[in-house]
Amino acid sequence: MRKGLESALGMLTVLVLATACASPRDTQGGFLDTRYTAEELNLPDAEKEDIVVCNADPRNPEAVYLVTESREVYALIREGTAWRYAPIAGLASSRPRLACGDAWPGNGSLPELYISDGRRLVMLAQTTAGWLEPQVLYESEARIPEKAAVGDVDPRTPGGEVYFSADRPRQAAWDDQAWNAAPLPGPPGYVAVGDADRTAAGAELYVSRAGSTDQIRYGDG
Ligand SMILES: [Ca+2]
Ligand SMILES: [Ca+2]
Ligand SMILES: [Ca+2]
Repeated sequence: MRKGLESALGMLTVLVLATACASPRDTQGGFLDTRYTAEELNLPDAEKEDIVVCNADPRNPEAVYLVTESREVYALIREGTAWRYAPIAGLASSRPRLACGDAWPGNGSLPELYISDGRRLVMLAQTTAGWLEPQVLYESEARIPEKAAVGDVDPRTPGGEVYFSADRPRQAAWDDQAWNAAPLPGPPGYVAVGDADRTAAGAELYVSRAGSTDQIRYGDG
């Protein structure tokens, strides 16, 4: 009975949204909101877990990448007046989080997607041959609960590294042959990388949790 009611309500919602057809819905302070339904994007209507805009695919620069509750990663690509979606990968674990940046020289300076996927840190990278199979950079005993951050905090490697929290903050760096996930000092938390402190050369890693925030940088500064 309840199922029938839900599907009837679902159909009604689809009809109402279809008539609205991705028209601008709202404005606020000069910003314009255009809302697209899953149907309009032709996207499976699974719950979305995370979203990032990334230049990971040279054929589709600055596409939107979504990961759903069913652990599928999609690229949303604007083509003319329409949106197209392309499935990129299926992942194994739950509560995935997406980050974007260039930490792997195997595809040159093109950025990659880095996904915190349960207890794994996974890279999705595009090469001239297309999307590689998901590469597991690190498998953890502890959960990797939040999204990774990419930036050049470590001057020992050319270009960026991937930072994430598991049992503790960790750095995943490509050493020309393999990924190394080295532990960093301090407790785990949300991570962000950037040059927020001009008194220290280059970018720093920030790790934040209830009660405190750590700044982590390479060397004694
Ligand atoms: Ca790269
Ligand atoms: Ca570096
Ligand atoms: Ca700095």
